[in-house]
Amino acid sequence: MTSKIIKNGTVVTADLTYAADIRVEGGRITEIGQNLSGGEVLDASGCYVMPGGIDPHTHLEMPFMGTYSSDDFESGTRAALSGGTTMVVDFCLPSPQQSLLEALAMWDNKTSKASCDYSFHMAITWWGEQVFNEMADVVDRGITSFKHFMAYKGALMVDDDEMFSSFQRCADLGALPLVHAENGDVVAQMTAKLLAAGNNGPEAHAYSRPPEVEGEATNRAIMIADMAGVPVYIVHTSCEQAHEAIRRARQAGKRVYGEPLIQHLVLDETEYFNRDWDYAARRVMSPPFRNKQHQDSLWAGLASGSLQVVATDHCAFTTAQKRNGIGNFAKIPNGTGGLEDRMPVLWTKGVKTGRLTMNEFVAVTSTNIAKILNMYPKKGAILVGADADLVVWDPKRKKTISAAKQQSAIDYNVFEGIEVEGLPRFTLTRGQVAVTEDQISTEQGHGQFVAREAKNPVNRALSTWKEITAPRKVERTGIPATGV
Ligand code: DUC
Ligand code: ZN
Ligand code: ZN
Ligand code: ZN
Repeated sequence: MTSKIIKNGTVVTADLTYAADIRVEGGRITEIGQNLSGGEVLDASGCYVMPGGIDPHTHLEMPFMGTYSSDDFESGTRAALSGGTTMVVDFCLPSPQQSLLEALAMWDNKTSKASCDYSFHMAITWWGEQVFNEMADVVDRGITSFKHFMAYKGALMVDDDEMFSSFQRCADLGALPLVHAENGDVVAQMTAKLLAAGNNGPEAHAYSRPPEVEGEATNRAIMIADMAGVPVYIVHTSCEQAHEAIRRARQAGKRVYGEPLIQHLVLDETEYFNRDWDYAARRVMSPPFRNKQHQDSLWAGLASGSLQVVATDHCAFTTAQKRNGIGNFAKIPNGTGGLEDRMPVLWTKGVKTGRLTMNEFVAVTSTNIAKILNMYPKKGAILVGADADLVVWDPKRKKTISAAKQQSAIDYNVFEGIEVEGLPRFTLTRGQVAVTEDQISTEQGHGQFVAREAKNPVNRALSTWKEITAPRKVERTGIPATGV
């Protein structure tokens, strides 16, 4: 078996920073030590060797709002590797009334082009006995997280009744519910009012879903999860109201997780104002970009640990696709890209500014989500036996982000013009070098599905409360006769 040695680098994990060489063999880390020799050498001098990034929130080639997102598992995973991300977790999205297993077969078909490892979350877009039953089959397939949309009324949205049923099922199965937390009823009504008043431009998308809409839904999801006795993971946490709800829940001992996106950390609501239509429409996503106070809240959450993960919600649409919403912002496909840029932008805006330590960077881009989704230490770790999903990070390499040079298939980049300092020298996916600086050598089909366990002890944490709240039937005598 050919072995590689990553030499002369500084290993950075979520816990430790130390000088060591790493031997990689058969796709795994087989040795960590000093002065290793033998095999192909990858020179990591001047670099940090970190667990490859894990992006737990992507929508590749997804049917959505009358079209398909434009990055598929080929361009999407190539973009990921190019930016130091070695695994994606994509959303399998059954249409309402569709069998979960049938949808899963469709998603399986898309992944033959993946050049890095991947897993899925399953979306619960409707409810019934079939969904209840199939959730167990999905868990048996190693998909142990279920996403719920509290928004997209009339399409993907589930109501509280359905969400509570699904959360209880997650509790039984030891699975983790995920929530897109926006109050879909309020959004629908505000959207109709804005359009009726002639407010139909992309900026009105932001007016239709203010932070209160997200704060309310986040609180509601957390309380419903509490009653179901299950932890909950809030995707794309974008504002202080949502963060505050998560903070409060965690302080009360609940396993509640929050996931800011790199877009919300770096781009603000001014992106929608005083800009031409295309510029603003390309930045339409849900939740929308917020103001500086909300951004500060998210950064503080990452530093203090009340928010755990930085993702992208990568759901890329071309300018031509966005133009479907000319005259009606509600028809602009929601979504932005970020797979290639998440790590360099977070490093530049987070580590280089002193907002995050290098170890915190590793935690929020890789290790925390590997633990939350029960795939640690196979992923997210630098340990003997772990998959050799690694990034050799050169803190001196610079570039100016530009759509002209990106891997993504779309024709613009929301981070256009941002100068980043800190980029991969090498990215390795299970030991295979997929990126050497600007040179991409990804292999379509190399990516493998990562099955995850449903670990009851982790996901049943809230059940300790059940002893207090379980209904206690009182045996009474002397009940007055009725009608007397
Ligand atoms: N938000 C987006 O912007 N795009 C995809 C789905 C979502 O919730
Ligand atoms: Zn969402
Ligand atoms: Zn999403
Ligand atoms: Zn391969």
